[in-house]
Amino acid sequence: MSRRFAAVDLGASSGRVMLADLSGGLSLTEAHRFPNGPVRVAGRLHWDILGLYREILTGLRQAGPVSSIGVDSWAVDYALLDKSGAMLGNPVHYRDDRTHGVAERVAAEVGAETLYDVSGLQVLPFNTIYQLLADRLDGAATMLLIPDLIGYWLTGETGAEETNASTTGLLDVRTRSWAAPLIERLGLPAGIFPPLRRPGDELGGLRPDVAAELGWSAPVRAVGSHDTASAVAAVPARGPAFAYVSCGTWSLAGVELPGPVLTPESRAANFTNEAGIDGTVRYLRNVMGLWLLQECLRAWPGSDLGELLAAAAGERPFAAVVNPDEPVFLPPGDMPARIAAECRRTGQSPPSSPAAYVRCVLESLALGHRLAVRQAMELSGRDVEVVHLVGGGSRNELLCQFTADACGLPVVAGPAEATAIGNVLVQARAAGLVSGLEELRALVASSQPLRRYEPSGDRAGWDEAAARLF
Ligand code: LFR
Repeated sequence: MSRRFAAVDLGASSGRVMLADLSGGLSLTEAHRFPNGPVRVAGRLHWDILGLYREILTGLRQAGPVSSIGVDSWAVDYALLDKSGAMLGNPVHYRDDRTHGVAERVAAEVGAETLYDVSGLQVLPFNTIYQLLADRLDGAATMLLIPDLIGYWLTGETGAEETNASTTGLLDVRTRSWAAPLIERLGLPAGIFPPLRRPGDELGGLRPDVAAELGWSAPVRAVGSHDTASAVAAVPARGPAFAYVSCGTWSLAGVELPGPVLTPESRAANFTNEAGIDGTVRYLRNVMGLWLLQECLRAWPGSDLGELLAAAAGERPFAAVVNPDEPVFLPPGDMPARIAAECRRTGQSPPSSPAAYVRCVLESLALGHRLAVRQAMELSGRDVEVVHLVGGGSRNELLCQFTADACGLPVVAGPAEATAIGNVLVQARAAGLVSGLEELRALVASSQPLRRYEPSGDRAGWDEAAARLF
């Protein structure tokens, strides 16, 4: 059997097909990378799902024959299929505003306590539960989350992988089965929720037409299909005393636990209990993430990120900071203008240059990481000695150092491709090449370049800046 595995990993700003070879250690190469982003059509924000599928096929062709394929992506979004299996409409982007006010309505009807007690999920306006209630479901026979949709197009098999299903708001956090009473109470059609599958389960082989197009065939395997689940699986931690920040378009900051925390304090802090690999719980909160920086760069065509980061390092510390999680930052649009307005609203002078904006964004994000990590420790009682910062954000040295300084804890940065690594290692494990989560993490630690940042700098400055925000 070959020891090559393909990870299809779709992020909100780019997608990639990565090829891993486990013949000796773990080596990872990029077979294909492609941009991803929202497409506004007739006032609605969509994903270009067919374009993404085409790029996935291109990537798999370039990867060549493998032992198996795994697919992960961002969470919560889905396609509806009719009873013939055809897609009804184009999947809508979670940053679309059609769910405006839905979460509040559901909380008033069902009770926020009940919702949290059933699903353990943080309230984000775009959770699948709210999207489904905002959509027209007539004619819908099946709801497939994005990785499950890609898996269906590749194999013809439908199902719902549990780590991603846990972000719908409709999965029972205790039993990890669909929350039938809640689904019924909301008047959602129970039949659209397909059977659940676990990371490592085989979906099936490639459809003959797909295999013919690629010139080879391989089984598709469920992985931690929620990208964050795959990323957390690949955190190169030794022992349980760690927090993580999975940093890309979003920063997902928290700890890994053996079971959920469903206390009133946890709900009030809007912490989520998402399903991890091997029955673990990803106890975390969403921090707005590099989206703030990406949207600033979009507003400054022609700017160079490397130059801006170098200049930001020389800007005055704590000149202005914002709470990165203000809902006003969620939709696409002019980010510098929104940051400036937020600074004014909180009595601070807005940044006066792109480099000053970048400094403001990175310090604000580090403060967001600090609050989430500290609250995760406090609410769960978990001891934390080190923060693992994984994902694309781990390449951003200034952000890594700021996170160490703000948290007052060492940060171990990397791997940048944690998500793809978690994806392939779960496949390799199903093939018998790796055993438990611990061995899997040790393999990441021994094979991937990591950098360590000690907390340094101005403790009092970070405390003062945090006090300005939260
Ligand atoms: C990260 C992520 C987060 C989820 C957000 C929206 O890519 O999957 O975990 O909250 O995207 O789906």
